[in-house]
Amino acid sequence: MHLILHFSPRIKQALDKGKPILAMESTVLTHGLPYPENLEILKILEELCLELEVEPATIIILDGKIHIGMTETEKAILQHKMGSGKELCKFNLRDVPYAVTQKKSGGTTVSATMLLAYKAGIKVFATGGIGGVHKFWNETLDISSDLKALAEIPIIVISAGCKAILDIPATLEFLESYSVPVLGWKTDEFPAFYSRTSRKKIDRIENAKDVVKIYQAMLKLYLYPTGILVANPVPEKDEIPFEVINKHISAAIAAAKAKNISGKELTPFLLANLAEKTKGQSVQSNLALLKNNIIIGAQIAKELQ
Ligand code: PSU
Ligand code: MN
Repeated sequence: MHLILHFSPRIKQALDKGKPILAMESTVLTHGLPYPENLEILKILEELCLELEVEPATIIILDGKIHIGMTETEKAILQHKMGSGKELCKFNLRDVPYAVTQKKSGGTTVSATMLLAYKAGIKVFATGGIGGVHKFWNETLDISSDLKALAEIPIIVISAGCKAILDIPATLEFLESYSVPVLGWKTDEFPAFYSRTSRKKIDRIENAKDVVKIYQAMLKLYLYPTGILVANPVPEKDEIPFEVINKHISAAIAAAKAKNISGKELTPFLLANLAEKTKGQSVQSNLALLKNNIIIGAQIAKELQ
Protein backbone atom coordinates (compact mmCIF):
# COMPACT_ATOMS: atom_id res chain seq x y z
CA MET A 1 0.00 0.00 0.00
CA HIS A 2 1.18 3.45 -0.88
CA LEU A 3 0.64 6.03 1.83
CA ILE A 4 0.26 9.53 0.51
CA LEU A 5 0.45 12.84 2.25
CA HIS A 6 -1.67 15.44 0.46
CA PHE A 7 0.27 18.68 0.60
CA SER A 8 -1.63 21.90 -0.05
CA PRO A 9 -0.02 23.85 -2.91
CA ARG A 10 1.15 26.54 -0.44
CA ILE A 11 2.84 24.02 1.85
CA LYS A 12 4.39 22.19 -1.07
CA GLN A 13 5.84 25.44 -2.32
CA ALA A 14 7.07 26.44 1.16
CA LEU A 15 8.80 23.06 1.55
CA ASP A 16 10.41 23.32 -1.89
CA LYS A 17 11.66 26.83 -1.19
CA GLY A 18 12.74 26.09 2.39
CA LYS A 19 10.33 28.66 3.83
CA PRO A 20 9.37 28.44 7.53
CA ILE A 21 6.31 26.29 8.28
CA LEU A 22 4.34 25.84 11.48
CA ALA A 23 2.15 22.75 11.95
CA MET A 24 -1.22 22.96 13.70
CA GLU A 25 -3.56 20.21 14.89
CA SER A 26 -7.25 19.75 14.12
CA THR A 27 -8.73 17.90 17.11
CA VAL A 28 -8.78 21.26 18.84
CA LEU A 29 -11.21 22.25 16.05
CA THR A 30 -13.29 19.08 15.86
CA HIS A 31 -13.42 18.25 19.57
CA GLY A 32 -11.82 21.04 21.62
CA LEU A 33 -13.83 24.10 20.60
CA PRO A 34 -17.53 24.65 19.86
CA TYR A 35 -18.87 24.92 16.28
CA PRO A 36 -19.07 27.39 14.50
CA GLU A 37 -16.55 29.49 16.49
CA ASN A 38 -13.94 26.80 15.81
CA LEU A 39 -13.86 27.59 12.08
CA GLU A 40 -13.62 31.32 12.77
CA ILE A 41 -10.75 30.59 15.17
CA LEU A 42 -8.95 28.49 12.54
CA LYS A 43 -9.13 31.46 10.16
CA ILE A 44 -7.81 33.88 12.79
CA LEU A 45 -4.93 31.56 13.68
CA GLU A 46 -3.87 30.92 10.10
CA GLU A 47 -4.03 34.63 9.26
CA LEU A 48 -1.91 35.45 12.29
CA CYS A 49 0.67 32.89 11.21
CA LEU A 50 0.80 34.34 7.69
CA GLU A 51 1.23 37.87 9.08
CA LEU A 52 4.29 36.53 10.86
CA GLU A 53 5.56 35.30 7.48
CA VAL A 54 5.28 31.64 8.38
CA GLU A 55 3.14 29.16 6.45
CA PRO A 56 0.50 27.46 8.65
CA ALA A 57 0.13 23.71 7.99
CA THR A 58 -3.10 22.57 9.62
CA ILE A 59 -3.15 18.78 9.56
CA ILE A 60 -6.39 16.83 9.25
CA ILE A 61 -7.67 13.50 7.85
CA LEU A 62 -10.74 13.75 5.58
CA ASP A 63 -12.24 10.66 3.93
CA GLY A 64 -8.99 8.84 4.64
CA LYS A 65 -6.79 11.51 3.02
CA ILE A 66 -4.03 12.99 5.14
CA HIS A 67 -3.90 16.72 4.48
CA ILE A 68 -0.78 18.70 5.28
CA GLY A 69 -2.17 22.22 5.07
CA MET A 70 -5.89 22.81 4.49
CA THR A 71 -7.03 24.61 1.35
CA GLU A 72 -10.44 26.28 1.00
CA THR A 73 -11.71 22.93 -0.32
CA GLU A 74 -10.86 21.06 2.90
CA LYS A 75 -12.24 23.91 5.00
CA ALA A 76 -15.51 23.71 3.07
CA ILE A 77 -15.63 19.92 3.59
CA LEU A 78 -15.01 20.39 7.32
CA GLN A 79 -17.66 23.10 7.51
CA HIS A 80 -20.13 20.90 5.66
CA LYS A 81 -19.48 17.89 7.88
CA MET A 82 -19.68 19.89 11.10
CA GLY A 83 -22.64 21.97 9.93
CA SER A 84 -24.68 18.90 9.05
CA GLY A 85 -24.07 17.51 12.51
CA LYS A 86 -21.97 14.57 11.27
CA GLU A 87 -19.87 13.04 13.99
CA LEU A 88 -16.20 13.56 13.20
CA CYS A 89 -13.63 11.20 14.69
CA LYS A 90 -10.81 12.07 17.02
CA PHE A 91 -7.62 10.47 15.74
CA ASN A 92 -4.86 9.67 18.18
CA LEU A 93 -1.57 8.26 16.90
CA ARG A 94 -2.82 4.68 16.87
CA ASP A 95 -5.96 5.60 14.91
CA VAL A 96 -4.10 6.87 11.84
CA PRO A 97 -3.73 3.46 10.08
CA TYR A 98 -7.44 2.76 10.63
CA ALA A 99 -8.46 6.25 9.47
CA VAL A 100 -6.51 6.17 6.20
CA THR A 101 -7.47 2.64 5.17
CA GLN A 102 -11.10 2.87 6.21
CA LYS A 103 -11.49 6.37 4.69
CA LYS A 104 -12.59 8.05 7.91
CA SER A 105 -12.73 11.78 8.69
CA GLY A 106 -11.65 13.55 11.83
CA GLY A 107 -9.25 15.76 13.70
CA THR A 108 -5.70 14.72 14.49
CA THR A 109 -4.67 15.07 18.13
CA VAL A 110 -1.25 16.28 19.23
CA SER A 111 0.19 12.75 18.94
CA ALA A 112 -1.15 12.09 15.42
CA THR A 113 -0.23 15.59 14.28
CA MET A 114 3.33 15.18 15.55
CA LEU A 115 3.69 11.96 13.56
CA LEU A 116 2.26 13.40 10.34
CA ALA A 117 4.16 16.70 10.64
CA TYR A 118 7.36 14.72 11.10
CA LYS A 119 6.63 12.59 8.04
CA ALA A 120 5.99 15.81 6.12
CA GLY A 121 9.36 17.24 7.15
CA ILE A 122 7.97 19.90 9.50
CA LYS A 123 9.85 20.37 12.78
CA VAL A 124 7.68 22.71 14.83
CA PHE A 125 4.07 22.57 15.90
CA ALA A 126 1.90 24.96 17.91
CA THR A 127 -1.17 23.84 19.83
CA GLY A 128 -3.24 24.91 22.84
CA GLY A 129 -2.72 22.21 25.43
CA ILE A 130 -1.25 18.73 25.25
CA GLY A 131 -2.92 15.64 26.63
CA GLY A 132 -1.25 13.99 29.61
CA VAL A 133 -1.74 11.68 32.55
CA HIS A 134 -5.36 11.84 33.69
CA LYS A 135 -6.40 12.17 37.31
CA PHE A 136 -7.18 8.72 38.79
CA TRP A 137 -4.68 7.22 36.33
CA ASN A 138 -3.93 4.54 38.89
CA GLU A 139 -7.51 3.27 38.45
CA THR A 140 -7.96 3.91 34.71
CA LEU A 141 -4.40 3.86 33.28
CA ASP A 142 -5.56 6.78 31.11
CA ILE A 143 -2.35 8.33 29.80
CA SER A 144 -2.58 10.33 26.58
CA SER A 145 -0.65 9.06 23.58
CA ASP A 146 0.55 12.68 23.27
CA LEU A 147 3.14 11.73 25.90
CA LYS A 148 4.31 8.69 23.96
CA ALA A 149 4.57 10.91 20.87
CA LEU A 150 6.62 13.49 22.78
CA ALA A 151 8.89 10.69 23.94
CA GLU A 152 9.50 9.39 20.41
CA ILE A 153 9.00 12.04 17.73
CA PRO A 154 11.66 14.77 17.41
CA ILE A 155 9.42 17.79 16.95
CA ILE A 156 9.24 21.03 18.95
CA VAL A 157 5.74 21.47 20.40
CA ILE A 158 4.53 24.78 21.84
CA SER A 159 1.63 24.58 24.28
CA ALA A 160 0.25 26.54 27.23
CA GLY A 161 1.23 23.59 29.40
CA CYS A 162 -1.70 21.31 30.07
CA LYS A 163 -5.08 21.73 31.67
CA ALA A 164 -5.73 21.01 35.31
CA ILE A 165 -8.27 18.41 34.11
CA LEU A 166 -5.07 16.32 34.13
CA ASP A 167 -2.76 15.19 36.89
CA ILE A 168 -0.10 17.81 36.16
CA PRO A 169 2.61 16.51 38.54
CA ALA A 170 2.22 12.98 37.12
CA THR A 171 2.34 14.36 33.56
CA LEU A 172 5.62 16.12 34.33
CA GLU A 173 7.00 12.97 35.95
CA PHE A 174 6.22 11.01 32.79
CA LEU A 175 7.97 13.58 30.62
CA GLU A 176 10.98 13.43 32.91
CA SER A 177 11.11 9.62 32.82
CA TYR A 178 11.07 9.70 29.03
CA SER A 179 13.71 12.47 28.90
CA VAL A 180 11.55 15.02 27.11
CA PRO A 181 12.96 18.52 27.66
CA VAL A 182 10.24 20.82 29.04
CA LEU A 183 11.17 24.47 28.59
CA GLY A 184 9.35 27.43 30.14
CA TRP A 185 8.99 30.39 27.79
CA LYS A 186 10.12 33.33 29.98
CA THR A 187 8.87 31.41 33.02
CA ASP A 188 10.26 28.85 35.44
CA GLU A 189 6.89 27.38 36.32
CA PHE A 190 4.86 24.95 34.21
CA PRO A 191 1.67 26.72 33.02
CA ALA A 192 -1.77 25.18 33.58
CA PHE A 193 -3.50 26.29 30.36
CA TYR A 194 -6.17 28.77 31.62
CA SER A 195 -3.91 29.71 34.52
CA ARG A 196 -0.34 30.95 34.15
CA THR A 197 1.17 28.53 36.62
CA SER A 198 0.81 25.13 38.23
CA ARG A 199 3.69 26.05 40.61
CA LYS A 200 5.75 23.13 39.26
CA LYS A 201 9.32 24.17 38.41
CA ILE A 202 10.72 23.74 34.90
CA ASP A 203 13.77 25.04 33.00
CA ARG A 204 13.45 28.58 31.73
CA ILE A 205 14.39 29.87 28.29
CA GLU A 206 14.16 33.42 26.98
CA ASN A 207 14.16 33.17 23.19
CA ALA A 208 13.70 31.02 20.10
CA LYS A 209 17.45 30.79 19.49
CA ASP A 210 17.90 28.91 22.75
CA VAL A 211 15.02 26.54 21.98
CA VAL A 212 16.67 25.63 18.68
CA LYS A 213 20.09 25.23 20.33
CA ILE A 214 18.60 22.84 22.90
CA TYR A 215 16.76 20.94 20.15
CA GLN A 216 19.97 20.51 18.17
CA ALA A 217 21.95 19.49 21.24
CA MET A 218 19.28 16.91 22.07
CA LEU A 219 19.48 15.47 18.53
CA LYS A 220 23.26 15.13 18.87
CA LEU A 221 23.28 13.75 22.40
CA TYR A 222 20.36 11.35 22.70
CA LEU A 223 20.58 7.77 21.50
CA TYR A 224 16.84 8.01 20.75
CA PRO A 225 15.69 11.57 20.05
CA THR A 226 12.52 12.92 21.67
CA GLY A 227 10.22 15.87 21.19
CA ILE A 228 10.70 19.12 23.04
CA LEU A 229 7.86 20.80 24.90
CA VAL A 230 7.93 24.60 25.03
CA ALA A 231 5.46 25.73 27.69
CA ASN A 232 4.11 29.22 27.10
CA PRO A 233 1.75 30.74 29.70
CA VAL A 234 -1.59 32.30 28.66
CA PRO A 235 -1.36 36.13 28.53
CA GLU A 236 -2.12 37.69 31.93
CA LYS A 237 -5.26 39.50 30.78
CA ASP A 238 -6.83 36.29 29.47
CA GLU A 239 -6.03 34.13 32.48
CA ILE A 240 -8.81 32.41 34.45
CA PRO A 241 -7.71 32.18 38.08
CA PHE A 242 -6.85 28.66 39.21
CA GLU A 243 -9.42 28.67 42.05
CA VAL A 244 -12.22 29.66 39.65
CA ILE A 245 -11.47 27.12 36.93
CA ASN A 246 -10.60 24.37 39.38
CA LYS A 247 -14.08 24.42 40.87
CA HIS A 248 -15.54 23.84 37.39
CA ILE A 249 -12.98 21.12 36.63
CA SER A 250 -13.89 19.14 39.74
CA ALA A 251 -17.57 19.36 38.77
CA ALA A 252 -16.80 18.32 35.17
CA ILE A 253 -14.80 15.28 36.32
CA ALA A 254 -17.63 14.25 38.65
CA ALA A 255 -20.13 14.60 35.78
CA ALA A 256 -17.92 12.42 33.54
CA LYS A 257 -17.73 9.75 36.24
CA ALA A 258 -21.49 9.81 36.75
CA LYS A 259 -22.03 9.37 33.00
CA ASN A 260 -19.35 6.66 32.74
CA ILE A 261 -17.39 8.65 30.19
CA SER A 262 -13.85 7.41 29.67
CA GLY A 263 -11.16 6.79 27.05
CA LYS A 264 -10.91 9.18 24.15
CA GLU A 265 -14.32 10.69 24.91
CA LEU A 266 -13.13 12.01 28.25
CA THR A 267 -11.07 15.03 27.14
CA PRO A 268 -13.73 16.39 24.70
CA PHE A 269 -16.43 15.90 27.32
CA LEU A 270 -14.50 17.83 29.95
CA LEU A 271 -13.67 20.66 27.52
CA ALA A 272 -17.29 21.06 26.39
CA ASN A 273 -18.43 21.00 30.01
CA LEU A 274 -15.97 23.76 30.94
CA ALA A 275 -17.00 25.93 27.97
CA GLU A 276 -20.59 25.70 29.15
CA LYS A 277 -19.84 26.30 32.84
CA THR A 278 -17.64 29.34 32.20
CA LYS A 279 -20.18 30.75 29.69
CA GLY A 280 -17.59 30.83 26.94
CA GLN A 281 -14.83 32.43 29.02
CA SER A 282 -12.79 29.24 28.62
CA VAL A 283 -13.14 29.52 24.82
CA GLN A 284 -11.94 33.15 24.89
CA SER A 285 -8.96 32.20 26.98
CA ASN A 286 -8.30 29.22 24.68
CA LEU A 287 -8.20 31.52 21.63
CA ALA A 288 -5.83 33.93 23.37
CA LEU A 289 -3.36 31.22 24.30
CA LEU A 290 -3.55 29.58 20.87
CA LYS A 291 -2.57 32.92 19.29
CA ASN A 292 0.17 33.37 21.85
CA ASN A 293 1.56 29.93 21.00
CA ILE A 294 1.50 30.64 17.28
CA ILE A 295 3.56 33.79 17.84
CA ILE A 296 6.26 31.76 19.62
CA GLY A 297 5.95 28.85 17.18
CA ALA A 298 6.48 31.23 14.26
CA GLN A 299 9.64 32.62 15.87
CA ILE A 300 10.98 29.09 16.34
CA ALA A 301 10.05 28.09 12.76
CA LYS A 302 12.04 31.07 11.45
CA GLU A 303 14.95 30.31 13.74
CA LEU A 304 15.04 26.72 12.41
CA GLN A 305 15.63 27.96 8.83
N1 PSU B 1 -6.34 19.63 25.69
C1 PSU B 1 -6.90 20.83 25.45
N2 PSU B 1 -7.57 21.04 24.27
C2 PSU B 1 -7.65 20.07 23.33
C3 PSU B 1 -7.03 18.81 23.59
C4 PSU B 1 -6.38 18.65 24.78
O1 PSU B 1 -6.82 21.70 26.27
O2 PSU B 1 -8.27 20.29 22.27
C5 PSU B 1 -7.04 17.75 22.53
C6 PSU B 1 -5.70 17.75 21.79
O3 PSU B 1 -5.91 17.41 20.43
C7 PSU B 1 -4.93 16.63 22.49
C8 PSU B 1 -6.05 15.65 22.79
O4 PSU B 1 -3.92 16.06 21.69
O5 PSU B 1 -7.15 16.46 23.14
C9 PSU B 1 -5.70 14.68 23.88
O6 PSU B 1 -6.70 13.71 23.98
P1 PSU B 1 -6.47 12.40 24.89
O7 PSU B 1 -6.43 12.91 26.30
O8 PSU B 1 -7.65 11.53 24.62
O9 PSU B 1 -5.18 11.80 24.46
MN1 MN C 1 -6.89 8.79 27.04
